[in-house]
Amino acid sequence: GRTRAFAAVDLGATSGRVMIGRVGADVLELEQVARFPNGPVQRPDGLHWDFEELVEQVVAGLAEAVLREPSIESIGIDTWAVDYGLLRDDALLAEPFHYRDERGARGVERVHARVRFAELYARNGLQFLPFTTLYQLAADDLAPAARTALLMPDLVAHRLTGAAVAERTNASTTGLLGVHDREWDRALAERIGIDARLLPRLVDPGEPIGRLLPALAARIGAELPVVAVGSHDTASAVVAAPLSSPATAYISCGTWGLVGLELTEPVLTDAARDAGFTHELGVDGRIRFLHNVTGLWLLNETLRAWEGEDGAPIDLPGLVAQATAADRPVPVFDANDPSLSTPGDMPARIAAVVRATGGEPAVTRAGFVRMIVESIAQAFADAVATAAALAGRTVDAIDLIGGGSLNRLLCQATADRSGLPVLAGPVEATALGNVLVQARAAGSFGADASLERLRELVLRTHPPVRYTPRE
Ligand code: LRH
Repeated sequence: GRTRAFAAVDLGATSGRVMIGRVGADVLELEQVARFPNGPVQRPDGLHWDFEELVEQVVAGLAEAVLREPSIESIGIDTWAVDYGLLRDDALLAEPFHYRDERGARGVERVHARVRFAELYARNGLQFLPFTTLYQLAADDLAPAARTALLMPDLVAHRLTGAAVAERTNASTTGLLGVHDREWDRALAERIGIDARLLPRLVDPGEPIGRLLPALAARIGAELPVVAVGSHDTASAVVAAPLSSPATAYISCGTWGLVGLELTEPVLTDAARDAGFTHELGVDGRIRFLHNVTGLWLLNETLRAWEGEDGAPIDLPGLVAQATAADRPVPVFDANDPSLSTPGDMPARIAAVVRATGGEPAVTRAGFVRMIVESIAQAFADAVATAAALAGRTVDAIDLIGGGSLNRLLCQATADRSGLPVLAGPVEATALGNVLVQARAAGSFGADASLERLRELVLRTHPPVRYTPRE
């Protein structure tokens, strides 16, 4: 069929982008129109997202996209999971909090005092993360004053269209969606003191959300519809993971490394619960059976600290090249150590974690980078092995997608430490998955094309780079 164009808004925890995606019989291309930094901002009451700035960047990016490609047919929006804004009379009550704010920890105590974690897991299938939406909402002083709670991508869609919905893949990260029936667990919400009326109507990827509000259509230059995609960025990324066989695991590596398997049935065992394996919903009702590993956050925060010391940007490719050449063994630390989850002072905190387990932190910056990358790779390898064991699957390859796929040291270390070939790329898997779901909804593939059909196009147009494990 002819090549058609869509706009993807993809907001990550470290950067956001607006892309034009073009899809045809043998075509799957992205053109980056805007890219802007994102990150936690410290306010007097804690860590937030600068939501107004993000919206401004999104609208400007969409206007530029329409200018460059007037045939764009729709807009899809994905962001990181779990965070939300509270609305009353269609307006935000406060700037959304960042999931790394410490407020979640208060919510954990409140929630677990009412519902034990084992029961939560049986109901929502989620690994324990202190920032899961239900803990944040339980600690949110403004919740009683709100009418509606919208997750970040839905909040952006609401700004653009006025429609208030909850896209289901991301709703599955709130802890308030039933793992079996995939509907809001209103009884659970009420038991932990969350007003279930805050939870909006659920929509699935591919469904229309609404049309641009007139003032925005005028600014953007087209009256476009916003279509639901896998609005959880990881759900969109997994759509564009080639997964050429059921024996392929994936690692979606950006700020986080999401490591696991795509399943059709949940694995709600005690072992899966104790190993921290989650059941997030994918597009087409697939299950993302995965574990959160701290990803490039450790590296990005370390670089940010060094840039602060030097007052100058760090040459990361240069450092990685030196780190690759260094053959001195480095200690491996637990990348998921909870002391590394908040911003600031990362090199010192990593050094403390290394020392606490009897290691000697690397002294050079190249050595330090090597230590971080090897530690992330070890956590990746461990999580792949655990996923396979828990799901009773043989795994013979790993698709490593997202920004981390450009880090050759990380890809090779993951291959070496897992003993499995790593197939790296696409780097922009999330935006590709976003565009593919819009294209399918528009009829580019035939309305009932399976994910395998979409992935086959990804594999043909974005052949991965292969890293073979070394002894
Ligand atoms: C990755 C991600 C991940 C969540 C985290 C909050 O961007 O969406 O899947 O666990 O952010």
